[in-house]
Amino acid sequence: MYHTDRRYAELVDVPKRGVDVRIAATPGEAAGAIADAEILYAWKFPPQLYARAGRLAWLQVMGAGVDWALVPELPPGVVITRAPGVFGPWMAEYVIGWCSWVTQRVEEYRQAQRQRRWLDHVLPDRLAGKTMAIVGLGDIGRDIARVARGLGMRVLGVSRRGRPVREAARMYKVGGMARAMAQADFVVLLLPLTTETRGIVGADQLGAMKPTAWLVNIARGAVVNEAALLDVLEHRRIAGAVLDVFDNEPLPPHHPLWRMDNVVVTPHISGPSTPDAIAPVFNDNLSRFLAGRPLRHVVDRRQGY
Ligand code: OXD
Repeated sequence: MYHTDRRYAELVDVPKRGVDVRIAATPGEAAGAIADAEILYAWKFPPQLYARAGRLAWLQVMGAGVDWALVPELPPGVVITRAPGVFGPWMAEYVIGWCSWVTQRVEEYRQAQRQRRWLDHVLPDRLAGKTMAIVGLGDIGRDIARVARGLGMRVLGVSRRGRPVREAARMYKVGGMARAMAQADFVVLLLPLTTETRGIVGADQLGAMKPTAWLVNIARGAVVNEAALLDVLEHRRIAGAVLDVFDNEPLPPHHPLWRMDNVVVTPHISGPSTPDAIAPVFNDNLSRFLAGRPLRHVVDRRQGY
């Protein structure tokens, strides 16, 4: 187990015999343990240590994204598994919370309160009737879509194959991303970061958005072309952006995104990993692994998610 929170290890259902759990919280500790490990339960394992992982057969990722795990150093035979079902509910509340922050005009009323102004000529707006485009609509996106639809929003989705899903009124393939984004009041980015998706949201896609629309990025900073994003924000070609992820994290103090008043910066917290939530997923797969049965939630290493 590689994490600073020992509770991940405490919640592992260790069978009475045959499994030895080693806990590493630093690269130095991991270096001493990885050579013997067949199973790795980890968050951001140091890639340079995979060269020593000669016995490794299975990596369970603690987290939503697997881009840090899919590095060239990872031995080819290692099966990677994800933890679906854990992050969607958190991210749905994050997305709806910030969409409501926009429509409920939270900033304006708080500002008026500071000035003791009774702002009754300004009304909040409704989420009902608004359109949300979810770019990268997989299991997390479906959780978000369900909540958005429950509030009366129209949901459009973009995915690799554009296959219809119950939660979205219409699905688009990646080539139709700009068309989906052009209709949206809120564009939510949820794409996995792969060689194909790096920088995929660029000037054409952002330029297609309505001037009143908001971008919510809870995917990876690098799926967006940052220069194009800064340009549309600076020139107010879109209303603003709620950003939880960045090319460089922590966002460097001098970065222009910090000072833009149409940007909300949150520190990569939209879908936190907690030991209690991930333990059932890991324990289920652990019993399968020990029984020689196929693992669940296996990542397609060629597709990158
Ligand atoms: C992630 C996470 O993968 O926070 O980004 O889990």
